[in-house]
Amino acid sequence: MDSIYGEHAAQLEATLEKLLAEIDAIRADMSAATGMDPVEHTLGRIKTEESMREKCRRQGLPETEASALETIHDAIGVRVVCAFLDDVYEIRDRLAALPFLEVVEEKNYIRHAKPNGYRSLHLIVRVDGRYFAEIQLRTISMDTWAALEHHLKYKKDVRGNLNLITGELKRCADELASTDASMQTIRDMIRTM
Ligand code: 0O2
Repeated sequence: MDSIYGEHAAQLEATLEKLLAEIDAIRADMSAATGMDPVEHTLGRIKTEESMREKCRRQGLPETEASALETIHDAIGVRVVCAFLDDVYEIRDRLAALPFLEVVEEKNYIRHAKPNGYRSLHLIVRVDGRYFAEIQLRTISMDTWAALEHHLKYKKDVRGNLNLITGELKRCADELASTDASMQTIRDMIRTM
């Protein structure tokens, strides 16, 4: 079977590398300015063939290059995990200011958390006027929660009261959000001393 990405696989990889390099540059610049690395880690991936085809089917789209590259916007995915909330927004602003990048959509699941407690700032961007990418920016706490929730979601043999587990997960997400806010306040206090 031909790749759903057609002849674009290499270009998608190159675009991903360009984005990661730019994020590294932003990170180095912010580190030099403040003496503190704002990023805990970054991840980048091209959505696998199987996962892209599955997403097309789920959305009722034909399994074509146009669906994968134009209708669906996360063939390229980048995750930036930051130490502090402020860093999430500063990196967002710096990315938005890049001349080769256009922010097509912003989904702020930090200000408006998903009902299950999921928090993250998602940017749908278009790079070089050509390829779309989804950039997820979040704090370490948000990332830890999302990893755990993802793990539980795909665990097929969950025993116990699902409603209780869902409620507890939501409570943890809210507590972590409150901790993030406190950590940011502590950082601001240290900086103004
Ligand atoms: P992967 O493998 O992480 O890339 P859709 O993309 O159709 O699922 P939508 O509304 O277009 O939905 O995108 P949304 O919900 O803004 O963001 C989708 C991605 O955000 C997901 O990618 C996850 O990475 C992450 N995400 C969104 N909601 C949750 C959540 O409740 N829990 C966790 N752990 N992650 C979430 P995919 O598609 O799952 O695949």
